[in-house]
Amino acid sequence: MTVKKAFIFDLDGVIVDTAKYHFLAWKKIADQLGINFTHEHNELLKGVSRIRSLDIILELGEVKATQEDKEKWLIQKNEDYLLCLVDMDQSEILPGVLPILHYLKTINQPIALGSASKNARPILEKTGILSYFDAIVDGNDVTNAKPDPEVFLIAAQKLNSTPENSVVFEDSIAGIQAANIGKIISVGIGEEKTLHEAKYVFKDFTHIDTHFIDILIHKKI
Ligand code: B16
Ligand code: MG
Repeated sequence: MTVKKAFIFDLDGVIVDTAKYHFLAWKKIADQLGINFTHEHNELLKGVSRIRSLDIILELGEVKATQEDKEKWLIQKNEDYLLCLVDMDQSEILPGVLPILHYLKTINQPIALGSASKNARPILEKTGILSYFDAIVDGNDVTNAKPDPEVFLIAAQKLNSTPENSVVFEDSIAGIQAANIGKIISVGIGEEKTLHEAKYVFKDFTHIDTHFIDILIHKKI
């Protein structure tokens, strides 16, 4: 029998570098509110839901807001973010991702998306990789945000896998914690010092080869 693992990919920061677009859209709101929002602050928003991201920015600026204001800013942020995605195409897929997706498909390993974003589907469509995914779980499907493991547990279930037979690729601390809490093998994509809680860390997918994927397939957590 072929050994299988469920391979679950985060989206923003793993497949595409959309953090820069999230930053631009949030920065516009922060500027309007007189909040000093920097690239360092933007790190706090990685893997975090849209609503929680706004709350973090408001907390940074010690700005109190009504529910109505918050809803207005959330709509504005998403509209500005979507404008940044208008011209997105396959060239925005991060280096090394496509060869790994292709290899997993070639060896019949199930693949899912596990993202906090509510814009995941259009991004997969625009970048032309939607067909690689056997299941998509995104911000529209979950009630609990990372570090709650819900998004990844649903993804594993959709791939008919157990958590211990699943692997998560993640760029955010909250996402690595979610995988670890869910007892899923966590692979950090980014800096070792930031993602030290992950079982493995690679700077990017160009550092992940097919040999490592084969090791993961046969690995127990
Ligand atoms: P949206 P991921 C996350 O995606 C981003 O890292 C985070 O910065 C963003 O706030 C969140 O999605 C929600 O995104 O506003 O598009 O619904 O990294 O979990 O793929
Ligand atoms: Mg991410």
